Amino acid sequence: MLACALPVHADEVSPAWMQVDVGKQSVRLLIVGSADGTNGTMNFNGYGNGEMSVIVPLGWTVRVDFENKGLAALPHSLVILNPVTPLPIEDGVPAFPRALTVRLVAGLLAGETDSFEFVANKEGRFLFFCGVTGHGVAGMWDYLIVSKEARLPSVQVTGKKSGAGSAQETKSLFAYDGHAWRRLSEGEKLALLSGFLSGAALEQGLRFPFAPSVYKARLEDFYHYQDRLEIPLYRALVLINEHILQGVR
Ligand SMILES: [Cu+2]
Repeated sequence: MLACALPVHADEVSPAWMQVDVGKQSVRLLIVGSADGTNGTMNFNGYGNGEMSVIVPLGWTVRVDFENKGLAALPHSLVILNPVTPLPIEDGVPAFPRALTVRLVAGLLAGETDSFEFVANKEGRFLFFCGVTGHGVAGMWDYLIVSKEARLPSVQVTGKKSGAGSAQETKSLFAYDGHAWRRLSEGEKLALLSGFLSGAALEQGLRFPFAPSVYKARLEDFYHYQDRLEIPLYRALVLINEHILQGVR
């Protein structure tokens, strides 16, 4: 039976980045962090927010070769995670032993690679998840499905990619630090925060309950100090938010 309802891209049914060895019951996945500009470069092989599902038969060996292409000069990492709510802001406990790359929170820099291997010995839905602060909750995750029914590994993708034209760079909030923040106009700052806060609100469990203007005022205070300018904007927002929430309690 074919799942015709899903807009599966022909080039992803058996993609070049998946190598199957039926005899050894093993599959090798090349997973590239920030492969293109999708989701503000927060993607694996061009997919984020669960748009990609890699299906693997139960009991097969999965080897993952991870590479950070490093678009937008952001670090990235990869861990196979149990789908938890809320998603962790950073880090993450691997669902299978050693199913994670080195420097999970700090991330691998542009061009860096790391590999890991595990046996998919339990059924279920897991996540490919980036452990760098803020990336996973921003949508840098996809599905790994371990299935008793599957006879061969496969990939399903959803979403609305339009070929080569889809690789436009959306400069997300994650590309900013204090220096970049200070170069923005008042209007740009509010627009950036509004866009992020309305998106973050959609994420399960992520609580940024105040108005963009509140966060903007706090960020101005935060980045008033020279020694904080290197701190990424997302990190600053999380710290500020925790601070406000504690005050409210
Ligand atoms: Cu990342």
